[in-house]
Amino acid sequence: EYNGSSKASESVFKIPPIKFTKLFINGKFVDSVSGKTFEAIDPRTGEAITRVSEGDKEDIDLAVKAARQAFDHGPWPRMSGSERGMIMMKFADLIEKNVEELAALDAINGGKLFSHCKAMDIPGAARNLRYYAGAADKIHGTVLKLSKGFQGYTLREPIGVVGSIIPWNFPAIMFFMKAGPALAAGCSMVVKPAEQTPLSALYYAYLAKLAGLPDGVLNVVNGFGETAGAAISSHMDIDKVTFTGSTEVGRKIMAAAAASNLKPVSLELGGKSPLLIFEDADIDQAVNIAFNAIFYNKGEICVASSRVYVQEGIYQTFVKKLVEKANAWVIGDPFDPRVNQGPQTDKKQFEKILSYIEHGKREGATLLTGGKRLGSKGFYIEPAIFTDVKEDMTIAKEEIFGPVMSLMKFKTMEEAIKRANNTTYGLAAGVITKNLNVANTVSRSIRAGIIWLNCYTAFDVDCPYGGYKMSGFGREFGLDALNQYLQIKSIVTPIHDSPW
Ligand code: TXE
Repeated sequence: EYNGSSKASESVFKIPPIKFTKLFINGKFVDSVSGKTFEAIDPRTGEAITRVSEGDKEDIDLAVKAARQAFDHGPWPRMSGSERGMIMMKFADLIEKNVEELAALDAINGGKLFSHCKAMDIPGAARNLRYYAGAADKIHGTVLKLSKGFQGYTLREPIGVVGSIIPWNFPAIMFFMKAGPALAAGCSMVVKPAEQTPLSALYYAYLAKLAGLPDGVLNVVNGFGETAGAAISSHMDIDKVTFTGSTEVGRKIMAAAAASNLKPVSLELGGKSPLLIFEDADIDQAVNIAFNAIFYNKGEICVASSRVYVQEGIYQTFVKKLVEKANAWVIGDPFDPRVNQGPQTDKKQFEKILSYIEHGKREGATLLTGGKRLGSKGFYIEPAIFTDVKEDMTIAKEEIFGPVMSLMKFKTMEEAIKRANNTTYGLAAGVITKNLNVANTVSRSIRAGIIWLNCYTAFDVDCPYGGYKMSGFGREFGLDALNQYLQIKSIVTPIHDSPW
């Protein structure tokens, strides 16, 4: 039985009025061609906050036209890297100046903790911009000596017009993990935010203009996946698509890119990340790490460690402490500073998670605690912990994307590695041990893009991140991410009378 805190009281935070609700194309806020709008929902209540313009194919066409013009003839890709960097730095400053309002938008629209958005997501977005701003004037090619009679060099050129299709779980980070490197490279962009969280991206577009970003470089078109999203992936005039979202939609985007102009894509997709806890671990530290690794951001995080493998010697103690922690976890209004977990982002996710929990019970796993809807309003779910989970159960195989942990027991390191790799995904993994040999062997044996040793979800803009297997391909963050937005051109010329 879950006996954690009931919902904390309603928030007293005064939510600022919503300023931007139209599409942002060619430096202006405009209505959609159809004039249609859709609701932005507050997941605390399920009610509408406001209506925003709904873009479709025609609006994407207009945005691509503006981005094309800005790339083919505008100043952005032609100015020096340091000039681009300066504008990006100003953009970052403006984001920090407006941190409260931006954090409030993601909290009210995405159910994310206001305090986290204010301390991490929004400052993280600014940091991301500054990191790539600093890289904008350090984009180098190489000198090629080549065989006798020829020499050459490589140039790294911006890839062109980038289509960016992003999800709703980290609206700020997702926007800038793509916009940071793309803008630094000199690209122009058409961004389609997720339909669940359309508000904050419009604010970024406005701040970008204030910072001096030329018109047409950054366009934001809200709308739905099958319409506005699909128009991006199949567009003949978009040079690259970057996507974060479900594996199912990732496949569609790749197919549409192949069927249209063969634009390159980078995909950051789902996960079913394992966390391996060995007997020599400090149990309290391990409980903390394991707990936050899945329940942070209400489990709506692609690297969530939804499979937790605990070595048998500490299993009983670990489970007891974990349940104690779950019972002290406070669920409620994301603006209340005492709250640890807000509502799931939307009704669809909320229902998906509850149905996985039912499925887990039916398949024979034991629901130790949580797993029920909390209250009768909004999309709140108690953190759920399952034991007696078998490798072939649905809850151990499929991405739930919610506050649901599956606990499993293991005996040996070899067994743990094998079971950790028994997944079609490969986004992240965690290892908790004091034994250096175990840490090294396990981290090199798991097929995933990032391995956290004695920590979890420790992200940094300087640390590349991306998937193995069906978690996608391409890397975000770090200088490696810049390459996703650059082309390499080789220039070769004869050289006469060389002594070598
Ligand atoms: O994802 P979608 P949804 C996973 C997670 C979640 C599930 C479904 O398991 O429960 O996906 O979430 C756009 N062409 N992740 O339905 O549909 C869509 O408008 C082009 C993991 O929200 O993949 C949105 O902007 N675009 C994940 C974006 O794709 C399309 C984060 C993501 O939505 C499209 C989110 C189409 N045909 C969900 N259909 C992560 N890796 O972090 C939809 N979109």
